[in-house]
Amino acid sequence: MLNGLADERLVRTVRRSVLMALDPLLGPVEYEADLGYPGAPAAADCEGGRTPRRLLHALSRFPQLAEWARSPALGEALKACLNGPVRLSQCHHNCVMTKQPGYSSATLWHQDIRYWSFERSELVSVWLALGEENTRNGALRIIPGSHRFDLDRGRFDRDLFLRTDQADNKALIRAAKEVALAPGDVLFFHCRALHAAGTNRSDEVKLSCVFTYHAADNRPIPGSRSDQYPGLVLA
Ligand SMILES: O=C(O)CCC(=O)C(=O)O
Repeated sequence: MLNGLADERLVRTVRRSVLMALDPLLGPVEYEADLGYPGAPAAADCEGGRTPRRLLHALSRFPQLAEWARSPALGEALKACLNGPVRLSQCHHNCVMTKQPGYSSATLWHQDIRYWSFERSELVSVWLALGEENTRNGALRIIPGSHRFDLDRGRFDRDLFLRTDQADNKALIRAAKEVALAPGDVLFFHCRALHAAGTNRSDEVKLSCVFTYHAADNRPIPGSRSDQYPGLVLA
């Protein structure tokens, strides 16, 4: 985790643009109801069914954020994690998470790599807090060292969430740590790291920007969703 990797001015500017994109709501958006996670409204026409969960294509719609996501400061940190030149994926995350009070859902234990297709399972997600993230508003929880675990398919459910009915998995979950963040803090995590998050029980929206990076020589599998748009070079 790097404290204050995004400065106050950037956080303020991006936060303002994001709030404007929420009211009136500007697409493209993923709704809580689309995901059907625990606590989400059952369908778009139910109460709260139009609650946005993510503002998609963040790189194309928030220019200051895109500049930060490709900045030399971030690039240097990522180069050290990925051992060489990196690319910013437009195909995964590339969003602002907008966890709303009232209708937000919980995210169960999972690895981000579950639906991604690259030559190697070596990608890093960068999570930038645009406000406080804590227990009350659904901060991330991570199982330390879990990116190195070799877990059988049977440990996961149909949708590739970690099964909570298994004693071995329960023991892993007991070791989880919450990641409390302040505005401008940035969390880097491996695409195999097991993580989860609760619902937002505060009375304010929680805003977090998330981007995914891979080494330049770790290419997406041709024709897969990971290959839909080219990876971007950093400044
Ligand atoms: O609910 C959250 O804030 C976590 C989201 C998450 O882990 C993901 O989209 O991969």
